[in-house]
Amino acid sequence: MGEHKMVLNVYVNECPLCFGGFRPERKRTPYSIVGVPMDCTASFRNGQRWGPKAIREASAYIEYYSIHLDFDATTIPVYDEGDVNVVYGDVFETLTRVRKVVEALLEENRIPILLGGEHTLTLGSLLGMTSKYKKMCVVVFDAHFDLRDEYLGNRLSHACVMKRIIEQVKPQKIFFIGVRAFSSEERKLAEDFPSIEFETVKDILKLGEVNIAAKVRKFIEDCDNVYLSIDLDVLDPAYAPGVGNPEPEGLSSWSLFELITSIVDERLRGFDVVELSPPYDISNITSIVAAKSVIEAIASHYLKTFKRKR
Ligand SMILES: [Mn+2]
Repeated sequence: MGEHKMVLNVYVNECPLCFGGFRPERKRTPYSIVGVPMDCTASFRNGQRWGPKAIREASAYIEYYSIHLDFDATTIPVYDEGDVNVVYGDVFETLTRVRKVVEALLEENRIPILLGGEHTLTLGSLLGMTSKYKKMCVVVFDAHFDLRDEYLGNRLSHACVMKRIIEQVKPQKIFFIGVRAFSSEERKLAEDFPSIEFETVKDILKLGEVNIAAKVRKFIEDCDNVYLSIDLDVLDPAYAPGVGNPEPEGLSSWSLFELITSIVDERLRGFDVVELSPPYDISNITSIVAAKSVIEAIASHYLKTFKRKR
């Protein structure tokens, strides 16, 4: 390599705002990061449109070692595709674009990783996933069920996203982890629906992460395809202050990562990390935990797919 070329290679970062701080060769990795900077239906605190950028920024400055997996994820290349062009006044059109982008990535056998953005984007993502995977099991980390039929007159609100997913995507199974803030109607719907299971924060604290993870693994035992949706408000506001709808009594970062790394395996077809609102974040606490969630999920998939360890 000529000296000038080497200088440009070593001293110039060609993509400072790519996930991880640089852009590897696309064909070297199946992992495709896509930002979805939407906050069209935010009901309390907005700013989720700045989420993808903040996760990317944090991802460039943290270590990639997973203590849960005893594995250094620095070696896993992750390709950043960029952001979906969101139409802020049009939730339906935005979700259509998310769906088409996910479909296009699956066409290339890639694993879409969506950075939110409000939780509503999961509907677009899962509609895209079913273009390739007819049967999909969904594991959701969330303080909320998001099972309302409508919220403030809007059926495409973040508070209704899982209800729309049940109706339109018809997942094989759904497991909610860490729920604690819901209406009695939502809880009843979750209890009555045979393909839905959930564990509240209370259960997790009483039974421990190991037992809960075992329960989730058992529930999705017969699933060929798994999608993971991580709403950062599953965490306690002490660990994730910068979210749209914070709720007390949440999980710790350690619990979340322990559960992610115990549950995610080679059947993971895609995932999202949603609801980060940087304007309400303090000292980058939430964007750092969001970036690390992405890394833990990728590391767990990579290890169990390509290394067959653990
Ligand atoms: Mn939520």
